Amino acid sequence: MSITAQYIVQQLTQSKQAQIKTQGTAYAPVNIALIKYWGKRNSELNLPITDSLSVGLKTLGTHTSIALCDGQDHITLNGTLLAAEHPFSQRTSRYLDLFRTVPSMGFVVDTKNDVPTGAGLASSASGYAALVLALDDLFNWQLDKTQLSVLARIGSGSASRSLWDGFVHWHAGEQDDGMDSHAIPLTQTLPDLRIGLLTLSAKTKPVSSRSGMKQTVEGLSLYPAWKNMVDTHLTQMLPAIEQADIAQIGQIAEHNALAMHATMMSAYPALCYWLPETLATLQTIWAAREAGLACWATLDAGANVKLIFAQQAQSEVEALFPKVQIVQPFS
Ligand code: 2P0
Repeated sequence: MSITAQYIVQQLTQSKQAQIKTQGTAYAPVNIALIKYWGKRNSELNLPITDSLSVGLKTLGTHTSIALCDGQDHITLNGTLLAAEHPFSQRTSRYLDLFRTVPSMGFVVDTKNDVPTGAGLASSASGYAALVLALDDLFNWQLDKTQLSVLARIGSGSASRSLWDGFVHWHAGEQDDGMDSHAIPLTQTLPDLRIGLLTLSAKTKPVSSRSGMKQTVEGLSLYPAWKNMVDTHLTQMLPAIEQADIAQIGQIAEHNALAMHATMMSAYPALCYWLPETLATLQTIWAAREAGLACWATLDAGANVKLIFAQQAQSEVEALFPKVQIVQPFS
């Protein structure tokens, strides 16, 4: 019999019934994967096939407050109260179903993303991390962050990494119940690291990450090679972070992102998130790098590009891409 998300939530929270507060509030940062999560071994619990590793964007994230009410949920996103039929409300309410202690329990959720609109940053990662932290505050469970990472992962896989700032390693784990599939923060800091956000298209991506992963794993793609590559990249990335080697971090992250996209494209039917502007931007970066600029690219499930570079390259990066939005993950 398969283990349900409801069972996991009960295991973690049922002995924690304490004094419920009138409101819970929380903030969680967006994270950018340097080694990507792409492919699940269990889609109800969002258990990944491979480990992944990210850096949090610290000042860009989701602010959430939550309170109890009777009956239907009331979900406000970026200042607008959403209809119950809205896909965001539906997904949020389905997740909140896991936490209702009586069927009549409703939630009033107010959530705001300070992620720039359309920048291709996964707001589901900071969104579910902030929601879980806000629930922990409301119900006063006082769970530790690895337990909260398990709960956030059930909302959205990448949310397991958004419980912390800085470098975060999500361990895939091996257990069927996923209790060992949670993130752990790394202690290293890298104040010179910069992440640049390039918005090439603000359109919603045509295929969700969720179905894209399924299509890649089931589509007779080069997925087995991708799995091996993640293992190699992880063994290279951990010492690169340890040595604060931004060039090495950038190279591995770029290779990993391109390998993920190549794996998607190798599925049948093929999956390609790129637009002509995506390739043009990559070619601009590669040409600038040939000319000496120390800047690398990463891409998620979308057409937009994120830049990885050191503070010393900032003015050159800004000259090359005047519209870039620069984030300092460690300041
Ligand atoms: C990542 N992405 O590691 C990868 C890289 C997109 C490409 O995590 O189905 O929204 O909710 O577990 O977390 C996007 O996947 O997917 C993602 P679900 P999620 O950041």
